Amino acid sequence: MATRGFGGRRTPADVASRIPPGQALTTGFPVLSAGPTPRVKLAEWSFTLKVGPRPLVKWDWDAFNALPRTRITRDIHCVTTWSKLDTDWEGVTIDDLLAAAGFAAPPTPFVLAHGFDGYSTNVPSADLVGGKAMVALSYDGAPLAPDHGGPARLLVPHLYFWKSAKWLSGLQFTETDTAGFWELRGYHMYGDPWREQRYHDDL
Ligand SMILES: Nc1nc2c(c(=O)[nH]1)N[C@H]1C(S)=C(S)[C@@H](COP(=O)(O)O)O[C@H]1N2
Ligand SMILES: [Mo]
Repeated sequence: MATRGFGGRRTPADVASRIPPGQALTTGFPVLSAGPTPRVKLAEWSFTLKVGPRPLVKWDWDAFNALPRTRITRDIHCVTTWSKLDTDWEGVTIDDLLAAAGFAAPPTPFVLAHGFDGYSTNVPSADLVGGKAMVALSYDGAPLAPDHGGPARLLVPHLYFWKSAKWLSGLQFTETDTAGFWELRGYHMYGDPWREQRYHDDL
């Protein structure tokens, strides 16, 4: 008899029900980046919240680390067909970030997330609030590794993982849905793994 461990025992049926169509389970943690890993010194790190072109709030590393922290466990799904279950993250939820900036709700319907490497990706604001997304600062109880987006990355686990921008430099709230790096190169504007929204024309 198996004993129930941390998080409960995973039966084959439980695992299968958590793997979206066209995906396969991985136990590793592949690294996928469009270019080299940027090295951002914590003394030079900052996070900017913009509304349209206007920077509204800028946090340095210490100020950002003083924001409320939340720990979550989520499944993640990469468009290159791997899925990873029960990944463990800690960071600042977008709800807490907005509250710290003085917003009771997102100021516009869409967001463009920006990385220090010049990467960007678009997400509807509704997909970032209600505890669904965070700026992750640690993974598996340790500071986020540079290759996985450290010092800080966006985590939007219910969308394909390209939406989880690494080396996050800020969030820009936009009135219209504006294609980011991969969306300009043929990937889907929304990217729901359960509907297999991989490429631009997928419904
Ligand atoms: N800034 C930035 N974020 C990025 C990328 C990137 O190239 N630059 N790649 C994206 C893609 S395509 C994926 S699948 C995930 C991979 O994250 P991982 O390397 O931690 O697995 O990061 C996403 N975030
Ligand atoms: Mo990806």
